[in-house]
Amino acid sequence: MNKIFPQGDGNAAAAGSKALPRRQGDMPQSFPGFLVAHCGDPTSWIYSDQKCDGINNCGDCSDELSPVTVCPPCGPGWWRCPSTVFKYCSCIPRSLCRDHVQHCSDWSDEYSCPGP
Ligand SMILES: [Ca+2]
Ligand SMILES: [Ca+2]
Repeated sequence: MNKIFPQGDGNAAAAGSKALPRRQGDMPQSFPGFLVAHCGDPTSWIYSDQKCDGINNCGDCSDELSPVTVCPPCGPGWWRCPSTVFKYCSCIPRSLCRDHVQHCSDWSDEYSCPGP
């Protein structure tokens, strides 16, 4: 039986994503196509499980916003805002609400969000 996933489960990809969230250029040809996704910038790519996880992995939020991906609205635990934090895109973790630090360009995380 052929082994499609030599690393086992997705742990290897998750560990790698922490070290280098955004890849440039050489998408590994050994990866099955469904494991990786291109960013809006075609020279950048991410692991598929980095789509719609709330984190700006592509650098231009194309992994969180259209047209590359269509993500569901912010889930529970997230606050929707036009975020100014590079790490996030259209949603921030509610743990960042009411922390006296502006994370939304409209300050809604500090004034509208009810808190974590
Ligand atoms: Ca992401
Ligand atoms: Ca905040």
